[in-house]
Amino acid sequence: MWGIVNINVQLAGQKSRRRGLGLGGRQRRMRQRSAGFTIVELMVVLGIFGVLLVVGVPGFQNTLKNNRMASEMSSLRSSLGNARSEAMARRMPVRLCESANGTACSTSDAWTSGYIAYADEDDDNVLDAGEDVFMVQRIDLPDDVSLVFRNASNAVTRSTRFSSRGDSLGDFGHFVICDDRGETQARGLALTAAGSARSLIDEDDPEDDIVNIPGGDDVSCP
Ligand SMILES: [Ca+2]
Ligand SMILES: [Ca+2]
Repeated sequence: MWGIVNINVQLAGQKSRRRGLGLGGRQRRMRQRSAGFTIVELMVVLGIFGVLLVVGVPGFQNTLKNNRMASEMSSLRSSLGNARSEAMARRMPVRLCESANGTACSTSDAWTSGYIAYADEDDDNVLDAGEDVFMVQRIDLPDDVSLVFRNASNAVTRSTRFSSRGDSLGDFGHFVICDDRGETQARGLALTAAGSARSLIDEDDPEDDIVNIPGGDDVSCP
């Protein structure tokens, strides 16, 4: 009797160990199957990543470029306001001119390098020795960005002036900033005869998504 019981216990133990070994094998196989990607899964992931790259990168670059132009226009608008305030506070003409080196007015395209503002005490449109340069704005824009100031006759101009009353009579005009995307993304500021600055907007009806200069024409980029 005891011998039969022992044999049954041993058989039961062997079956139990076999069941245990069987479960362990299935778990190992499941672990092996879930341990990595199949080629198809990898290709799907790479495909999704590629689509995100194609769609996302240009959009991100556009956002960066838009922010850069908006930032420059905001800074310029603030500088024009400060120059005007200085002219009225000092009760003398102030000139704001493009400057490549931050110490002298330039005679060639340099708005993208920066500009300075000085109290033009003798009102001769020349930065003379002893005249105070109270504002230096350095700009470092890429080569494919242009910043141009044109007067009321649409001629390229190197500087503007605020009288002691704060107006820009005879020296008003508009600034336009462009990048490699051209006119559709250009931005600008109009400096009025009264000496205030406002953003250029698209004034056409229907709109053509290109901002207009004072007088009605669309902006043009170099
Ligand atoms: Ca002077
Ligand atoms: Ca327009």
